[in-house]
Amino acid sequence: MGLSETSKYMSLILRHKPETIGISLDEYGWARVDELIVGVAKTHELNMEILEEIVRTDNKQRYSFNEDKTLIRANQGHSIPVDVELEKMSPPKYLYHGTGEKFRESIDEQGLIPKSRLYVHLSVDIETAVKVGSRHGRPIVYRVWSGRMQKDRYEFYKSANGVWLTKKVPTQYIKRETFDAKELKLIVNEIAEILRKLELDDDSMEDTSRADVIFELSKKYSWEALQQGLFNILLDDNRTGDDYYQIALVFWCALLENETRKKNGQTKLKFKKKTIIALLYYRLREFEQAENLIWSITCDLYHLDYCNSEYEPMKDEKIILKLEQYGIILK
Ligand code: HQG
Repeated sequence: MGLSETSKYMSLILRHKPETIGISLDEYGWARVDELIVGVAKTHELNMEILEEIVRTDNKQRYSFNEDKTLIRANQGHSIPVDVELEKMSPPKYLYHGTGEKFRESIDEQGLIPKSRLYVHLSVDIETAVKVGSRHGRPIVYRVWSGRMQKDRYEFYKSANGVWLTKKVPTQYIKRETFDAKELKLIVNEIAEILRKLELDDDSMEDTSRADVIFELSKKYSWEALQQGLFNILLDDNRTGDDYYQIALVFWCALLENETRKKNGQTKLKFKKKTIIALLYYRLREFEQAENLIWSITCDLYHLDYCNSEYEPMKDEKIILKLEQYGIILK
């Protein structure tokens, strides 16, 4: 039996079920080292030397000794209510939470809750979150607006092994994040599906509702993921003209709404102007009726006068370069 297996067994004892080997933890989560060794050694090879090695080499630094090594405890991850004297700390602006796809609906509805543990576990990078999420099937990753949460008086703790902990994360602070091509594809399809439900020529539809679609989606997905999703639809040759046109419309409406929000001091989205124009131009250049639309969007993006400026977007070298970055060479 390897060390990691013994370590896993120890995590069961020190976080969840000390009674399995007939020991108990004090209010700070400490167990007596001599008791732990005797109890664990009944089923796993363990002595002081091995225990020290486990504490030193555990891949997630799960355990700590007290100073004279007579006591040991898990740094975090408990389901039994102990006070491991976590350090309250200011979190970075964003943290990440990895979970399984199967929990998505429930999380989108309720936010992140600790379930059987005392805290929701968060990591500083996407890679770790993907790993944690993979323990629950197909992983998905949420970005957590920890900086904003802290401003709103939520408390954060950092455990001795670098995991960030907080009691719960309500939905307004989480957004789906992309982390690989497969995940992006799923997001692209979800976005395309939502856009397809909008009527293209519905005159009764207010422009603000089209903008709302974008602002609503931006609550669910990180803005980078959403923008990338929309770009991917434009880059996909197999979508319909209506799909491309719809994106042009939603971008335009969202852009205008964004200007209004900026003036009102509300949260605004950060558009990649040149990429949007370049991709829309590329996609819609064969649709005559789209010419005015693209020009309107260009004018609004760059604060140009619609009537008195010249329609020459392709003379903009930067736009050509943008397309080249996506592997598109205009003939
Ligand atoms: C999910 C490992 C439905 C949550 C890792 C998670 C970590 C919801 C699962 C540490 C939900 C609980 C913790 C909601 C949250 N509806 N599901 N509203 N809110 N969930 O194992 O974060 O190897 O208790 O997303 O590295 O996966 O043990 O938590 O998927 O740091 O040291 O409910 O465990 O470290 O699962 O993992 P867990 P976790 P160790």
